[in-house]
Amino acid sequence: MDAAHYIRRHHRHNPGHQQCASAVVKHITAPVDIVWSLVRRFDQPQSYKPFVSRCTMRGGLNIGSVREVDVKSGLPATTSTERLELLDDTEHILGIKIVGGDHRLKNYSSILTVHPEVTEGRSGTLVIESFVVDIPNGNTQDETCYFVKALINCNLKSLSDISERMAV
Ligand code: A9S
Repeated sequence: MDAAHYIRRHHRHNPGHQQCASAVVKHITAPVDIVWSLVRRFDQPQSYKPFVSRCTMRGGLNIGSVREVDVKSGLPATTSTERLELLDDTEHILGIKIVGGDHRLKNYSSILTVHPEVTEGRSGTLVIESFVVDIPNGNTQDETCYFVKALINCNLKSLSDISERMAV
């Protein structure tokens, strides 16, 4: 199946008034188990997210758990409080909501899914990350979408580099 099929199935956000929603697709030449092993660690986003300096869990690692993410200097934020909404190890779906922090992404929620695929006869992974977020006052929908997609692209590029190194 192709990305459009998975997006229809798992990545349906109904953006409200003054919200924007979109999705980023990334093809990684590493097996889905390696990619998922990094994605599924809600308690360790720093394992692949380049902007995260530290993550502290409040309570155990289960649905509803909250993490305090400290981000590196130079970004338009220092902390983000995020809740685990969905972690499905069978369908490979991770859902999170940002519930706090000193940044401007209000009502941000994202879904990340990984799917096995074969590229040039090698076992690879199709990663899809979608989001919905409020458009901050003073910004346009395009600016907001551009900003978030740029950050997600950085995260997925890093996920790709690390997964492909692990797959060697
Ligand atoms: O971390 C993610 O999965 C996605 C995003 C968009 C995170 C963005 C961010 O952590 C910054 C990188 C600090 C940028 C938050 C929550 C707000 C920002 O402004």
